[in-house]
Amino acid sequence: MTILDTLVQVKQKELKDYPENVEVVAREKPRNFLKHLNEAPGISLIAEVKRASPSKGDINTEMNPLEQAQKYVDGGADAISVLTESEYFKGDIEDMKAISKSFDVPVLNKDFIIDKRQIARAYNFGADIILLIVTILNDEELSTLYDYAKSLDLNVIVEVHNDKEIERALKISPEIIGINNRDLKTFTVDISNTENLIDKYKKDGIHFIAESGIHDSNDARRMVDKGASAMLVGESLMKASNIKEKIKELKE
Ligand code: IGP
Repeated sequence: MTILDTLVQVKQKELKDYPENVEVVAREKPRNFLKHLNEAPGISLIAEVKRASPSKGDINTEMNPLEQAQKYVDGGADAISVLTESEYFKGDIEDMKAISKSFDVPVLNKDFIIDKRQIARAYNFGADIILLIVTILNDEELSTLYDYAKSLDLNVIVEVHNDKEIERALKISPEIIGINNRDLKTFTVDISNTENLIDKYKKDGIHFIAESGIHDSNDARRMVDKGASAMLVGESLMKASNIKEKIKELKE
């Protein structure tokens, strides 16, 4: 069994405690990250709040999520991703709620979504963007969850890792595709994955986001050169001693 199977099981178990229906609450319209991607010059940065991960163990458990997010915003991050999975990533959806309330940038709820009710919950906690990981969903689930999120005006990052997944993703005509450089089944990280898949599948009307394993200006440059619209960076920002400098280095 891979870690991904385990994470899905954890979610299935959590979902047993959810009510049958999660009603959405009245809230402000989600901030539109897609619009930002369409309009912003240069590559955008999604900076991630990530305490720990199954592949790296503890990354930074000392920081205060709001202070961390403040540094991201001050440094010029275009969006903030908050890992909310609790068991392996030590995340907390309350962190996302607090961050969403405190800043103007779009907030991504990073979790393992397999059920509509998780999307309603993300919406209720102030998410503007959600992630759908293609490999843990079948075609029907992917399309139903995608449509539901869009009906709430959420932006959706459809995450893929290889040809097979991207071909499945393309069937729902997504506006934003996240290419994970980390294989969530083996934890192997290779940023040439983004380069190869963009080369092969680049087309007008789709924004590609390079995810994982981006550490320095050289990595970032490679993503820019291939035409990625944004990059999603966790670990190297969580570990940076000077976050402002790090963001500047990555966005230059
Ligand atoms: C960030 P990194 O290597 O910069 O810490 O990676 C982000 O891409 C990664 O956390 C991630 C992820 C995911 C985590 C991408 N897709 C899906 C959990 C689930």
